[in-house]
Amino acid sequence: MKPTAVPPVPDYAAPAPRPPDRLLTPEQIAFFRKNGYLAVDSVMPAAEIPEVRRIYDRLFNEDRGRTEGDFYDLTGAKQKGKKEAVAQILQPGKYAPELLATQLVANLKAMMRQLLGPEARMVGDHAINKPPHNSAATPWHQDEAYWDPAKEYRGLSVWVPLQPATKLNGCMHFVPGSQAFEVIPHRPIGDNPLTPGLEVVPGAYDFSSAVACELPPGGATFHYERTLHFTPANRSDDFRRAYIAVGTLFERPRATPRRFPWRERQAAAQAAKPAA
Ligand SMILES: O=C(O)CCC(=O)C(=O)O
Repeated sequence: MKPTAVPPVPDYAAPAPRPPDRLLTPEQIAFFRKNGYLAVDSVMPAAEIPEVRRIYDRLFNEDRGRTEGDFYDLTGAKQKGKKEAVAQILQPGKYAPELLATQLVANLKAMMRQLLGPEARMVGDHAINKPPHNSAATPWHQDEAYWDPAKEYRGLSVWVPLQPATKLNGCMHFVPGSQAFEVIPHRPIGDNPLTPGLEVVPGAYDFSSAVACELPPGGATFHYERTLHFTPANRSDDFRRAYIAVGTLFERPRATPRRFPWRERQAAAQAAKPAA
C-alpha cells in the first residue's frame, strides 16, 4: 500500500485572505482584560456554520490525524478498540487547510489582535468533540499547565461551538479573575499518568465562583492561558463540537525556573510504556 504523506503544518500566523466582517467592542475588550474570559454570541456568518461543521465532522468521521498521533482521547489512556470519551484532533487546519481560509478564522485573527495587541498572531488550533450521552467532563485546568515550564507566555484560546453550547451538552465554565493566578498544582486526569489530559489537583481550589457561558452556534468564548476553565459531560442527544483557535503575543524563556511535576510524570510514564 502506498504510504500517505503527513500533511505539512500550515502557516497559522499568515495574514487572513479576507478582512474581518465583525470585531469586538471596546466594552468586550475591557471585560476580557478584567475578568480573563469573554463570551460573544457571534464570531462568524450564520451561513458559514454548516460549512465549517461539515469539514469538522468529516475530520472526525475519517479519524484524521490518528496515524500521526494528532487524534486521541483527552481524558483516557489509549486502549485498543475503545471509543474516545473526549475525542481531540490537534491541528485540524493541517488536515483541512480550507478551515484557515474561512471568515471565522479571519475574524478570530483580528479579534486576537484586539485583545492581545497588534503583534498577536494565531499559532495553532484543535478540535474537541464530545459524543452524545457521555459521562466525561473536561476537568478544571489552566492551559499553561500543559506547556513548557521553562517559558513564559501571553496568549489566549478562542472556543467556538458548532451547535448550541449549553450546560447540558458541555459549555465552557470559567473562574473570573483567575488569569491573575500562578499555575496552580495539576495532575494527569484521574491521577493516571498515561492520560494525556490534566486536571487541577482535587481540593487545590474552590470553584464555587465559576460562571457558565451558554452560547449559540458560531458564538465564542475567549480565555487567557491561566484562566481556570472546565466543560461538563455531554448529556444531550447530539455531538458537542468545538473548534479552538490559539493565539499568542509572546512566548519567551522565563527569568526564574519552575517545574511542572505533572508533565514529568506523564513523560516518564510514556517512556516506560512497552512499544505497541
Ligand atoms: O471543549 C472542551 O471540553 C474543553 C476546551 C478547553 O479546555 C480549551 O479550549 O482550552
